[in-house]
Amino acid sequence: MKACIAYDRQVDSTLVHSNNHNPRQSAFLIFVSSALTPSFKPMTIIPYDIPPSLPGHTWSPNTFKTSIYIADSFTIAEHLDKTYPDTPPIFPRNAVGLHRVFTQATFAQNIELLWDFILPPSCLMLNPPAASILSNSGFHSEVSSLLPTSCHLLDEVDIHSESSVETQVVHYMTIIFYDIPSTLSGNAWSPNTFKTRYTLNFKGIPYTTEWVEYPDIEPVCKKLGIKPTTKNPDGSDSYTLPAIHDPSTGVYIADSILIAEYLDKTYPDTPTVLPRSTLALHHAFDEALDAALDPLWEFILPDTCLALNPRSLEYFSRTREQAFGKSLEDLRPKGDYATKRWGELQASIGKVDTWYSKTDDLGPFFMGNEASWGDIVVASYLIWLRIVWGQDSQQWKDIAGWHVGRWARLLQDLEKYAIIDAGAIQKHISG
Ligand SMILES: N[C@@H](CCC(=O)N[C@@H](CS)C(=O)NCC(=O)O)C(=O)O
Repeated sequence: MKACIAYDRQVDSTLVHSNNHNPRQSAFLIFVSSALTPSFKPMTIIPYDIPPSLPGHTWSPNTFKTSIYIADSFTIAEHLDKTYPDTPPIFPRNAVGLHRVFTQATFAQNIELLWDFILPPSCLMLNPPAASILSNSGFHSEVSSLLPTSCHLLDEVDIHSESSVETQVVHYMTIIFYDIPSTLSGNAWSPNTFKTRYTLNFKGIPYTTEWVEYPDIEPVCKKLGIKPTTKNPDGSDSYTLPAIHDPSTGVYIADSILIAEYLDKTYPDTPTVLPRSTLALHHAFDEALDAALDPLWEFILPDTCLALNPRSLEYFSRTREQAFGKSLEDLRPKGDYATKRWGELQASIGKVDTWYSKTDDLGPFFMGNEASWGDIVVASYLIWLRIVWGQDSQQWKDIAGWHVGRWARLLQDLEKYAIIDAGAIQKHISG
């Protein structure tokens, strides 16, 4: 049986920073804990951790994931999966990209607040050299001063309330899909509502589109009993599209990912968009993608606004100007700044490209040969850009050429699911 040695990053820094290794300090660097040894891997693992002053107590979150002689807990887990294929996988192979997104982007961001609470007590548990390194680590100079006096860590958000509909076999009746129109050919443009259009088409569920101008979204939702999806900065309810009404079950529901969950549950014999085991990862993916697209908004929002019908145009420019603190025309990047920001956009879309490249060997989609929610979301943003800027625009040509043509290819692969419900194009409703 081989023995593998796991070095924790903090141990490295302790070794580097500690000039004076007395035997006690060296001994505590070799800290063996059976609790850390994943018993299902056929090896003895000796994790090196910074020993806490409390005997037998382990505190480092990264060490829990650490197994063997490669830096970076994620890479180590990938390595173990590859090297010991007969053991239970940490990453089911075609979800490795989603796990990367989850670990690097969403999870890290969402526990940001936690550091202020956990670092001070962690420091108190450590032996002096390690405590001083943690205390002086780059991101917090005075760890002990950070402990908040009151704890309001997490606001519980009940995002699943509408999706807790029991699985049942239902006969198809035409679903009503609420979308926002534009002056462009085909009407459809919105990235969020495209997520639902792709979902409905992918599942082959019959639907008809009803078009709602921006200022009518809230009154229409209230009238139909569709719940708000989020809060405005002033704390008031925010109503958004897409929404659907399913006459087969009587359900009215908004928010694209909750709609996809609902449709997967209610119509289990149609292709699955959100495989149950990837639900948490896909929710995380949505957030990570939004963050990755940050440089995009200032380029696309001014042009999107110009494509709206007059009432929506007025609403959109007013509300977005409030949100950004400047007019949409002032938001639009210009001159050297535009060139710099366009480069930044390419780099941040490049991050999404690296997520995809994790499973390129399995097929063109995040989960191999079958498209799923992650692909639908990425395609929905891409199609928005192609529609608003136009297939022949310089902007779209640039993007289509980035990352070895990945983005143009993805849209092409999903083109048959982007079809707009032609029968309903003229049907507009208002509050
Ligand atoms: N998380 C939501 C976001 C939906 C969303 O933001 N929709 C925009 C249109 S693209 C909207 O309806 N905004 C309403 C407003 O700005 O008042 C989803 O995925 O459905």
